[in-house]
Amino acid sequence: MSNMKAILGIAAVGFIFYTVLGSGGGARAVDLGQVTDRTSFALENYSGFLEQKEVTEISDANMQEFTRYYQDVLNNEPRFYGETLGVAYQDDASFTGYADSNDNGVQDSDEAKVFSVELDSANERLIVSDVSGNSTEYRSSGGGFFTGMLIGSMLSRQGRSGIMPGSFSSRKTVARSAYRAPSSFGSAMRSSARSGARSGGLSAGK
Ligand SMILES: [Ca+2]
Repeated sequence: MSNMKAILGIAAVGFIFYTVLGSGGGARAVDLGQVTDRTSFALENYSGFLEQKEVTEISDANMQEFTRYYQDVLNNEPRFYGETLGVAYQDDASFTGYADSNDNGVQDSDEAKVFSVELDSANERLIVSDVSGNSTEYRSSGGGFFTGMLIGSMLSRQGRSGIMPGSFSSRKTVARSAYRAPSSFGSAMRSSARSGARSGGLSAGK
């Protein structure tokens, strides 16, 4: 009898655990590989756009435009997340990705954080993390990425918030090439989504 109670108790706890972490309440697992690829794509493309426009100083309007563009890239077909993703540019120059359930471009109080993107200038990488402690990174192969104006503007903002260049040096990440998305994502979806992000007709111009 008491055994039966214990089993039922475990089942109940398991069910609550699954309900809270698996669906409602918390953010669902995200493919950080997709986030990383699309984030670097958006940053590189928008940097190129600014260069083309011969912009010499990044304004707030530029950052707002970039944020909208970045959101478009994240939500571009094929989708890799169950809800619309929103992005908020933080005072420390990190980006917070959140589940924008009502699709209004604002992180409302019931909308959970999904990922964050931080700039590690000392090691020339972007650190991309989810809320479960997984992280991967982006390192530019072409060089020049970290000397661009957009990244420069983000680094100034980071400095103004008191973050030192070496602050991220001890942060461990899984290399992008070694990162594997949570098992619920099929490899077919992953590869088609990646090619979609590269060739989805995204325009940096407005
Ligand atoms: Ca919202």
